[in-house]
Amino acid sequence: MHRIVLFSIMAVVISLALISCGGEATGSETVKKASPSPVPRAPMDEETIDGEAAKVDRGTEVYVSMQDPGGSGEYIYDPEELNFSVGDKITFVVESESEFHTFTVEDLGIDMAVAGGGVDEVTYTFDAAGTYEFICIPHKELGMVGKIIVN
Ligand SMILES: [Cu+2]
Repeated sequence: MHRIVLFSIMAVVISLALISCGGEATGSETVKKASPSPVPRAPMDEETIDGEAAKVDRGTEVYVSMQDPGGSGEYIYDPEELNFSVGDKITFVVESESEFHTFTVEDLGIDMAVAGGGVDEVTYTFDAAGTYEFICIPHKELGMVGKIIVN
């Protein structure tokens, strides 16, 4: 009689042990694969400085020389005055002679830094009449300024 009871208890214990071991939920794979979120692309705004748009349509190219004592002799822009009309799309090609200069037009959000001997460019479409001063930040006090007049 005791053996039967003992056997029954052992059977229960063994079956419980099996359930607890084998019953461990493996669970379904719930790891979601992150769907590739589309990278928002900035709209191509032709009214702003946009390198991509500039490659497509550069408009009219205007060369500006940023001169200095190591080159032509003075800290000046050549030309110092530029005249455009409303609607003109201009690519400023700006070249530094021998020093670091900037072509900075605060009112237009243009700020280009060009190392000596370097050249850079920016395309801008003028949509408003006005006079816009451009300055070389390090040489403004030395007279390295100019203006853009848009009629
Ligand atoms: Cu300068």
